[in-house]
Amino acid sequence: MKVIDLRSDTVTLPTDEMRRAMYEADLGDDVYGEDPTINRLEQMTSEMIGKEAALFTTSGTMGNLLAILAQTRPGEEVIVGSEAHIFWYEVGGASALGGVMLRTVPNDSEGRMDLNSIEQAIRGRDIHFPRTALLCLENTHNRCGGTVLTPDFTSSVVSLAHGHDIRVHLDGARIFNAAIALGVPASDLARDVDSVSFCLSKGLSAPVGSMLCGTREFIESARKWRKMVGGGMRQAGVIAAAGIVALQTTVNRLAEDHANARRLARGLENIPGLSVPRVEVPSNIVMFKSALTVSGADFMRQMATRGVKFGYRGNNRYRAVTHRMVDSADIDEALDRFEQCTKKLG
Ligand code: TLP
Repeated sequence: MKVIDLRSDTVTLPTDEMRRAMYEADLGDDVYGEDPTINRLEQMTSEMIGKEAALFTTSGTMGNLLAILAQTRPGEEVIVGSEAHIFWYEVGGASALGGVMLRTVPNDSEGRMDLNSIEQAIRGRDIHFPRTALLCLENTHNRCGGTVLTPDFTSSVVSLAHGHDIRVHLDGARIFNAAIALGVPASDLARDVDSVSFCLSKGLSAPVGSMLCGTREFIESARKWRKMVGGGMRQAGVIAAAGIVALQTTVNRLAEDHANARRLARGLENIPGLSVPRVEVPSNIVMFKSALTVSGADFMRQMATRGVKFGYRGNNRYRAVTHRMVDSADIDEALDRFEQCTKKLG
């Protein structure tokens, strides 16, 4: 029985072409700036994203952390969406290592924040207040179900923030999913922000790594912070080689993942006991609910024994993510297994 793993697009394994490129990569010591493969990936990334410079990081979590460390000082405040990955899933690193406070503004169902609410959250010049130094957006938005922020929305948030001398970081872990969903280049989505991070190891299928982009000065500072948190890697070109292949070969195919996500959503919606709040899935993340008599944990266990894995969000809500290792036949097979299971559980 094939296990259909929909827990995350992070489970994708490198392609054969990536493994070959890793084997053949030209290497050097990246802490000395001498790894040609890393240098090539950073150069290629800055061109694709439309920023002066880029930095390879171990993970999306590290990319976001460095963006905060390089653009704030301890005691300052960072505005994030109430559903932001930085707020929920990054172990409080911004506070623990950066000494900043995270101030949340509600995310709407599209992953946006209301401009008036942002304005109200920005600190004034009162002696008692911390300074608001940074605002973070997320595109696509993970907890909001892979929703996509348009360049116009991003632009309006950035002009508001810049008007108050606040920088803007974009957690673009899945920025290429957003670009494919909107049919625009990723550089359009990053145009106005000061810094942007994205992951090579999600839908793009590289085994390890994320990129952080911005001005040369910002990247120089982030590079120093990366060294401090232990992210100065040596012959890192061995993994960057896979990242280069990822950017060259896997971006356009994300459209398939989006089509499969919609196929999954439509199928789940038709299964008694399950429901999908947003059947028109914007990218590759499907949120669904169950009204079964069993607990969420039991439902997941039953499905795991049938070889279908997905994530639990509490309160009978679940997340399934499509990716390169799951094709449309696998989606149909997963739907069959869901149907058999829900029939049995009632
Ligand atoms: N997200 C993971 C888990 O939520 C941990 C996933 O499976 O979706 N920003 C966003 C929007 C993300 O979704 C993630 C990973 C990250 C940052 C962090 O990336 P990594 O896992 O490379 O540290």
